[in-house]
Amino acid sequence: SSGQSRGKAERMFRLMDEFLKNDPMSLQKDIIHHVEFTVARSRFSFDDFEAYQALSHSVRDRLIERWHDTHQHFKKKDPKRLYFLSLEFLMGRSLSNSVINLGIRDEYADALAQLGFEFEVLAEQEGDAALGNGGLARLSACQMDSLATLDYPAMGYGLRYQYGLFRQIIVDGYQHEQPDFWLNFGNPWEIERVQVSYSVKFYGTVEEKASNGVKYHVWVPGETVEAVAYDNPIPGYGTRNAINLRLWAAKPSGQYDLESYNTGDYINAVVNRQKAEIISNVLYPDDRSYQGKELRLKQQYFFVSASTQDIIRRFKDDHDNFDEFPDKVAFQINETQPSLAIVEVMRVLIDEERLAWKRAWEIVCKLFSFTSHSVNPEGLEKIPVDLLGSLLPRHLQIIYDINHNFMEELKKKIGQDYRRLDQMSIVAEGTVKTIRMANLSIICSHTVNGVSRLHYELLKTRVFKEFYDLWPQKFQYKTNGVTQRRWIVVSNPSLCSLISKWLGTEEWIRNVDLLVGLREHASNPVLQQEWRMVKKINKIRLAEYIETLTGVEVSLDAMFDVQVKRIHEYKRQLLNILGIIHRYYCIKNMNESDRKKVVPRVCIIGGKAAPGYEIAKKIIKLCHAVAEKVNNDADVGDLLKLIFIPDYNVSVAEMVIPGSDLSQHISTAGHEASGTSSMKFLMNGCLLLATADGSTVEIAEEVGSENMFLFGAKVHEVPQLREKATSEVPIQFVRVVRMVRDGYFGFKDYFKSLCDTVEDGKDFYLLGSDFSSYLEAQAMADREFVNEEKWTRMSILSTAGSGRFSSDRTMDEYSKLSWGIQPCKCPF
Ligand code: NBY
Repeated sequence: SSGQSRGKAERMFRLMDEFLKNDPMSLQKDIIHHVEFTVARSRFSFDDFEAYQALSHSVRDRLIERWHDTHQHFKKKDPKRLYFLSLEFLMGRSLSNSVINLGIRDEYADALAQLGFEFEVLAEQEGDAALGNGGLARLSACQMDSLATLDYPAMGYGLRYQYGLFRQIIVDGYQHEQPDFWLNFGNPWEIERVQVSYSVKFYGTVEEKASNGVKYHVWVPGETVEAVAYDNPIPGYGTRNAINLRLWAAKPSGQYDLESYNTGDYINAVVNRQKAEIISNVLYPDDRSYQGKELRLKQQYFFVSASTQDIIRRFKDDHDNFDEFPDKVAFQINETQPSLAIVEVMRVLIDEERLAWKRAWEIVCKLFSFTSHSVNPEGLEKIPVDLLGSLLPRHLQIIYDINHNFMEELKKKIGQDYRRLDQMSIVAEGTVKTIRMANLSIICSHTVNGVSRLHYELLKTRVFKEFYDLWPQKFQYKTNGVTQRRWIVVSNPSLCSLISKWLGTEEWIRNVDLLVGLREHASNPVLQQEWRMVKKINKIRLAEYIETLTGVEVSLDAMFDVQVKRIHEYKRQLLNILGIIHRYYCIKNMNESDRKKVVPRVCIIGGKAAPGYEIAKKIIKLCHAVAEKVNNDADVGDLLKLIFIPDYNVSVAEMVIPGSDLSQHISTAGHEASGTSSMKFLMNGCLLLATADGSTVEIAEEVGSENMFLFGAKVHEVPQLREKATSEVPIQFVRVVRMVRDGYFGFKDYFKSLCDTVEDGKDFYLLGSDFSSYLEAQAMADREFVNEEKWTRMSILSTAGSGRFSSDRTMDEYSKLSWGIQPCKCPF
């Protein structure tokens, strides 16, 4: 009979397929239907935003159809599944990406044209889903796209923040933060699943019980909050598969506790319960520093507990014991924030499923793969024991037990080496006793991944050296990648068509290695001409954006030189600005005939500073102060412009990256674990001006260092350079810092502490010692830029060499080497 009902279900699916037709006529009817019945506007009068809403709902229907089929297919095949846990996902907009991946973009564009709308205009109506900070969060989004496209049976889990990353506004050159009301106008890309919800417990006490002489623990919580699922379908490209990103929102628990209501204060009881929602209210805007905040820990456990319950429930639907659990389930821990999942699985297995500790531990050790994105040991997450013990009393006990067992085992191996034992312990003694989440993650995972080869070397030799010496086999790296679907097909349609034309196929959209085929045409004048045309189109789009935003008119003949990323001292936006001041100084001190030889530049900087990061905020202000002076100097004119692009986010990146000629990735060597924007610029044929750090080392191997502008100290030179009491700082550097110090750009007092960070002897990020080679690399870029033929060739070779940096390759490597999962393709 189950066969019968399956047959019936399949017939239903086919009917559904016939229902959702994709020819322009049917799409038109469908959009109008949604205008009338979903958006509830008159079909004779609706504006662009309402049209966007109707259009999105029409697309959503098609997504849901595939998403259901994929779900059914996975259920039927029961493959090993990957669960990707991340506290942050930077998805950006969904509309264009969805219709492209569904393969019906042109049909929709036609349908809309007949209704008098333009697809691009409606796509611009959508706000960004910015549920993350920076690189780590956007990486998760790219990886979801690849997992879906490659048909992997995967699912993402995260938090549905009511407010995503703050909006940056600039007032008088200073950054101000505004809340991101991204859900205020509805979100057609999610499906609320009120029936999928779990209780998550906090606080309380642990009681020891025994049954038949076997002891066990019962956690009596002090607070219970409900987690409700919101599902976000992620469509693959060129496949029917659409996977699920499940985000949890906090709601007051349905279980009412009599006591608070019996006191008679009904109103207060209701109001108090509503406070549960604050758990998923807002994303923490600090990327890379952890400050033992209770709400942050609550967020972590909330999402981990709901996800774990969901995963175990799904497994138990089809299995009656846990023997097969590691053969059916792989967990990926994105940085340490989801690492409580390890302890939670352990807790469920021993306390709720009542497995023996030893058996539970065996299982847990086979489940988890951990990826580190950090290079700075100081930045590693440490949770105060008091905080953890009060919020999650049972978890603290389990962590202590895991640590005890580990320490005993370690002593057997290394003896009484207390320094080493101390470094490797999960529990760190000190004035504030803390739990080291990275140690917990390494000890309990079968694989520890770096995000670039250089990062892996640093993990082995510095960050996690002791663990590498103990378990070398656990350590691997999977060089990061980005999805060419979003970063070429969606964001640079002209380049996309051009590539397909010259390769004679669109297959590179699924198999990006084919881009090497462009190499043989790199010097072809016809391709070169068309290539420059595409760049021009994208520069026009960017120039228009800059003008509407800042009122500054920029010359299309200038080199567009871009640095966009979170503002951090180690990323050295300050080096960039000081270089611009140097350029300005040189232009000012030139005679007329020399000025004619200057290669015009438009320098573009964008990025957000963490709200509490004072120095980063001063860098933003300095950028504006310098821009004010330079952009209004008649001596300079079009030779130099400095633009700060406010509120940098995914959709801004989609416009800025295709329109750049040169991009900067100039972190002090050894500080950027990978860096992924470099890969997006590379795909779009922008040349890289970069230090040998993170991903750029591997990029140079692929495109050839002669096609990049590399400069600066190498990783192994950095320690010596820092130790030198005084370094050989060039006069040009002293001069530009002095200009800022002396108030040449105003705000003398305000910039003092910023200048102090690069004073000789205190210049931790080595701006001074890298300055000469930075200027040389910049001068080299100027020389190459005027040679149009050569520059275009380098640009084509950049795109041609970008294949290795697709997240498709990264996801294949993870699947084979860490997760042990295989594709599971849903039939069309
Ligand atoms: O991850 C970034 C790296 O800086 C970048 O080099 C890399 O390309 C990217 C993807 O692998 N890291 C990042 O965005 N965030 C963190 O590393 C991080 C670390 C710790 C915490 C938060 C964010 N924390 O709360 O403890």
